[in-house]
Amino acid sequence: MMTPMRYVVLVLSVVLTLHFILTFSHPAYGDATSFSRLLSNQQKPLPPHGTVPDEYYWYDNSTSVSSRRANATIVMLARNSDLRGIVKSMKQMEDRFNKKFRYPYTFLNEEPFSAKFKETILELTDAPVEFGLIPHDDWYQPEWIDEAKASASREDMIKNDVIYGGSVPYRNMCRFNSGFFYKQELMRKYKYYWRVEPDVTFFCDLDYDPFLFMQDEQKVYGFTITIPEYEATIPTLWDTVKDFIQENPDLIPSGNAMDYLSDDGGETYNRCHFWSNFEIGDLDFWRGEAYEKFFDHLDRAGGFYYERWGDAPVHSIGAALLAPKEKIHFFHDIGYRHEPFQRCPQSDEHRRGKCWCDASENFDYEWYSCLPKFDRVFT
Ligand SMILES: Nc1nc2c(ncn2[C@@H]2O[C@H](COP(=O)(O)OP(=O)(O)OP(=O)(O)O)[C@@H](O)[C@H]2O)c(=O)[nH]1
Ligand SMILES: [Mg+2]
Repeated sequence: MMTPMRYVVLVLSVVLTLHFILTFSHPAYGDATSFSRLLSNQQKPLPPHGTVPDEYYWYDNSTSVSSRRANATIVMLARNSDLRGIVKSMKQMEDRFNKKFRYPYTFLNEEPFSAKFKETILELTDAPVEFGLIPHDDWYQPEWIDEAKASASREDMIKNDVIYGGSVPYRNMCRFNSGFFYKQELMRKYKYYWRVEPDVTFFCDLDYDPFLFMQDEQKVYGFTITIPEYEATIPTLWDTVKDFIQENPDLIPSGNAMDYLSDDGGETYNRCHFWSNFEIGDLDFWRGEAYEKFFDHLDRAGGFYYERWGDAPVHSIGAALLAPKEKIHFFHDIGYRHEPFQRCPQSDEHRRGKCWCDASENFDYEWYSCLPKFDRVFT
């Protein structure tokens, strides 16, 4: 019988013998397990792997920056934790469009962006990038909101499974996008913006400048997808809008897009809205007297917190009510997806944009789409 001690010595000798055989027969093993390597715990520098000489690179400066440009920015509201989704959206923005146009990016957040967030973003583009901190009062729930009433409504929405119904940050975001993003210090110098969200997909090349199109055609608002809003998030929104219309008839132009919003001449709201995760718009329209009064009227009613008014219906009602209908543009040549819906350009536009979406996977005239209600305004 072997004593336990003899057993241990035998196993150790086998292990050591194997180690020495492998050290001499496999240099890589010897290198990886050498004492100096284990002690220093440092990575060996990588071999050069035949680097491609600089003269092979072709930096395509010839396609950059047309001399005629709009005063515009691509704007993204984001948290530090949104970085992965932002990178996905921004890389596509660059590849499909902005590599050629180099419009500046503006990032906004109610907390300071982390060093990692900024470094990652700056690697993705040659365009200028600015990172802004949203002032406290532009973001958080105002003091004059009755918190007991607001929290009772949140509890109710949680019980009824209303999406984001229990979230205060989501409400802050909706109110900020409705009435504050265009007033931010970094945004003041711009006239046009393109709003981009994390985790969206752009399917096609965009070989023209949509900002110049907006400018030349005097458009104020551009969209890609239009759908109805959840009823439970806006029970009193339309009554509040009707009060505004009654108090401010002079701010409502004739020939607006009311027939997109209402099936009965303004009596009730059909809940159609432009899906605001994609927007190309004129900041001066939001900053103008009519929309400012409109937003203040809605804000004072408290529905951003007592209900869960979204920035999509608020922007959409604002644009459809306060602008002549010709100033709203459907970007039917942009292929776009934000979960769970996508639209895909058709026939010639599909070819022209070299789109990679399946043209049959297109939300435009699905039963849930509000595009027919937008179309009917122009027929
Ligand atoms: N800084 C900041 N940004 C936010 C916050 N909540 C949402 N956002 C941003 O606001 C935009 C809209 O938020 P989302 O969470 O995408 O809302 P949504 O599109 O209605 O819902 P999803 O289906 O989750 O995409 C995105 O650009 C987010 O990154 C927040 O608390 N802080
Ligand atoms: Mg989103």
